[in-house]
Parts: sequence; structure tokens; C-alpha cells
Amino acid sequence: MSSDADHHEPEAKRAKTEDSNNTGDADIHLDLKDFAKFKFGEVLKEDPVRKTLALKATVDGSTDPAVVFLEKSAFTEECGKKILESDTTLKQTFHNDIYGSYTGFPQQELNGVKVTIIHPATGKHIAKFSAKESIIVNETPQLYKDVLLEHLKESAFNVQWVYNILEHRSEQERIVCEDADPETGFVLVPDLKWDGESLESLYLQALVHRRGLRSIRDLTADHLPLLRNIHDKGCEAIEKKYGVPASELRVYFHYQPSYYHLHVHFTSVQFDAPGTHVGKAHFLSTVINNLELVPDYYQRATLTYYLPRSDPLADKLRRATDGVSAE
Ligand code: M7G
Repeated sequence: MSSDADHHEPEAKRAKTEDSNNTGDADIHLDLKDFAKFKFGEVLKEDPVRKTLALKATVDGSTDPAVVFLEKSAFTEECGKKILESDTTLKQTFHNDIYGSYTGFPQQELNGVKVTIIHPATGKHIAKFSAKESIIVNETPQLYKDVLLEHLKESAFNVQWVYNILEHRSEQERIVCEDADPETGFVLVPDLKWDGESLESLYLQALVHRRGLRSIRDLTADHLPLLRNIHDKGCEAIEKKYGVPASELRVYFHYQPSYYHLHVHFTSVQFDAPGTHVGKAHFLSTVINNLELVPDYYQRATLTYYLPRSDPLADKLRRATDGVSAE
């Protein structure tokens, strides 16, 4: 296994990675109140089941595109009550016997759409939000070392947003729980994908304070105290703040993750969150158990996952081995 020192990317090198936001553009998020500066470019992906739409847009005064991700917000009990008891207007489509179909127009504040904007968006962001076919990859330890680690040097998402949270420069008021211990500590915050309100779609992230742990591939039995701490304190904090017990929480890693700074996803089991499927999610409890049984499990295991067919990594893996097969 490589040492922690290997894992620290120098600042200058990170700034050169594909999604560096050092483009010289002003921070669009400062005081953004409407879409006046945005122009529709193209639809990247639409998902009628999740009721989401990812768009590419141009932004006045910027040469870089934006990704705009729209998501119809989940209903809450409070919202349902207000829709029924406030001034909602109804337009009837048809009725038949005891059945009626309507379009409802609730009050403006009940009609919110969750909007995520990434600007400047890189080619890697556009690819992440685009419709794509997948292949299955069987990543052996050798492929991880020879292909994936090399690929990450050239093409990894910037994790500056993680450092901003850990160093209390962003999202400070959203922190649900923090353990400042440099070895076993972490920060628990609501995920970017969660509106922070609807418990049915509860989604939080635990970001480890320790630098140099990229993914489950880096974990050994030495990290068990860190992992147990995240599990126990994370679940405890969520139960305290949101009243959701550990038995209703799905606690897991992604492999591969998009962001290579170790983090743990906490979602409600009632919520079919994106990325909980086989080939992506690894329960924290299973990871702990594997490391208890085999201290270097994740340096020896072949890990199987989905990869977009168009991802440049898929090509590199295909060239290096026959271990890539079409799904
Ligand atoms: P991942 O497994 O690395 O990537 O998880 P993926 O699930 O997106 O493929 C990273 C998690 O961090 C995702 O659930 C993101 O929604 C979340 N996330 C990403 N960003 C840029 C932010 C952010 O700025 N703030 C917060 N709170 N969460 C973020």
C-alpha cells in the first residue's frame, strides 16, 4: 500500500486537474438570485422517475459552461397540509364517475424546485451529468495500481469543496456533528443533493479530517477506529437531530467515488437514493467486517463496479486488460 505522503497532491498539481476552477471567472454563486445571465444549451440527461433534468447552459460574461441540475422537491407532511388547506387552484383534466384528474397550482413557496449549479463546469462535470451507457469493470489490485492511480493523477475532480467544509470556510452553519480528532475525526454535513428538510430523502456526508485517504482502496485494519467512530457518532448525531434511528440508516461508501477524499454516505433506507445499487455502494459495516477478518482486504480484493462506456478510464482499462466486459 502506498504511504500517506503519496496521497497528498501538491496544491499546484491539484490546480491543474481537469476540474480546477481557476479560470479567472468571478464566482457566479455570489449573490445569484435568478437565471438572467443563463442561456439554455442542451439537455444532458432527463429522468422522469426521479423527476430530474440536467442541463448545460452558457453564462453571460463567461467562456465556461454551467451545469444546471433541476429536481422537483419531495413532498413533506407539512407541504401536503398546506397544499390542501391554502390557496391551491385546480384545473380539471377530466372526471369519470368517482374519479377526477387535475393539475394543481399550489402557492409559490410550495412549488420550489431544487437547483444545483456547477460553474465553471468542466468536461468531466458535463460527462458526470450526461446520459450514458455503462460497462462492468473488475478492478484487480494490479489494475488499480497501474491504471487507476495513474488516471487519477491526470483526471480527478478537485476536492477543494471538501477542504472548505473541513476548514470551516463553507457550509459551517450546516454542520450536524464534528469530531476534530486528526486521526479518527470527521465532519457530518447534509449532502448537496438533500434539501435538508424531507426526512424521507435524508442524505448526509461524513468527511474524514485525515488527509491522504482517497477511497476504500486505501483502508486497512489500522483505520478501524476511524470507521467505527464515523459509524457510531454519525448515527448518534442523526438520531439526535432528525429522530431517525441507526436501524433506518443506510451507511456506505461509493467505489468508485467521484471525489477521492474518503467520505461516508448516510441515507434513509426509505429513500431510493442515487448510487445505492450493487456495483457502487459498499456498506460501512461490511467494510469494517472485511477489515476485521483480513487487515489488508482492500489492497487484495478485486472490486467490481460500473463505469460509463465513454469514460476515458474505460479505454485505459480495456487496453491494460481483458477484465472489461460489456454489460
Ligand atoms: P461520491 O461518491 O464521491 O460521488 O460522493 P457521487 O455520489 O456524486 O458520484 C460525493 C457526495 O458529495 C455526493 O453525494 C455529492 O452530492 C456530495 N457533494 C458534492 N459536492 C460538490 C458537495 C458540496 O459542495 N457540499 C456538500 N455538502 N456535498 C457535496
